[in-house]
Amino acid sequence: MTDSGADDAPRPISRRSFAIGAAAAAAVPTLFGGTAAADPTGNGNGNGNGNGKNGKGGQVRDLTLYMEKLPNGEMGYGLEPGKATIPGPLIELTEGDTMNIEVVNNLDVAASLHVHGLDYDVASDGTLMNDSVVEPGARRTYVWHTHTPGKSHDGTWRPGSAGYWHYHDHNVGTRHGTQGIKQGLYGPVVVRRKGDVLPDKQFTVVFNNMTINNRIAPDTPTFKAVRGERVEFIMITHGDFFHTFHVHGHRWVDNRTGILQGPQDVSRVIDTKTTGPADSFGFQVIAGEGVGAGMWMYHCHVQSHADMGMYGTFLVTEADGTVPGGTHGM
Ligand SMILES: [Cu+2]
Repeated sequence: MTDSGADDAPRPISRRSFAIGAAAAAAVPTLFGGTAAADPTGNGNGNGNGNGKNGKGGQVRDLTLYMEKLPNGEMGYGLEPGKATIPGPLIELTEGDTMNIEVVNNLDVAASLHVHGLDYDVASDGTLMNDSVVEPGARRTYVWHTHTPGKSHDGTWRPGSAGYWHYHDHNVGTRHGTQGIKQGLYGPVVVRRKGDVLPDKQFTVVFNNMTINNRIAPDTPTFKAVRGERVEFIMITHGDFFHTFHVHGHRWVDNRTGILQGPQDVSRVIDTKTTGPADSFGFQVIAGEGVGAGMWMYHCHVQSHADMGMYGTFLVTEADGTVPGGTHGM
């Protein structure tokens, strides 16, 4: 599997609950947050190297990310040496949290970590301009902050950090990280607001040039869910092209969470979204709701892009693992 969210690991508890801060966030079995559930230190990475409050009502967490070579010239971020993936691990925070990320560069080129959507100072922006890249064999700690909605100093409304975001290299190949991103140095970030609905499963789809997660069909990820599970898609675009993300049989709402706020919410309901380089969005659906289990395609809806292999399968099974109509063509 090339996608961190496509694993079939058994879920010890239902994630269909509501975020109520660190306790609930710790129960989210993502690569980052998931380890927190079994991690008595509560710092989320099992290393025991830091945990606490940041004075803003949020948690302070420590994480180590390794930048590593992969076969065929690819590169990735991973939580352990030798475990890099494309996309990199999903990093989840709740508004108010702070994350200290120590990045270890096991590549033979200087590389970095640059995040979208979160708060950071120039020392953590991952650019050569700010001397915040990591030389080969070296390590550097980047600090990400998040905040809840509130008022700016002039009284205007300031949005919170909640959203579907992403991180990537900003230095390999060019000062914009063009080669690093192309070769796989990117990953998803989700910032929750307290009270947000948590999914049962999470899948990350990255349109990177003419690939999905650096693969083309039939090697693109198959995302598996059981009918009725709450599934979160995290969608990111990189590279030089504009694309149209589409998933069959399911639709969502074009707002921060992808979920209607109530019967009076007139937000637009969609099943495609046009997306350009460095865009990110996400949404949740109930797998197979109203349409049943089956092989549901996800793809870029630019016709020539789909024809060139920008498609994959969202496989919704019945509880017993069966799929009506079978899985021919997979
Ligand atoms: Cu496309």
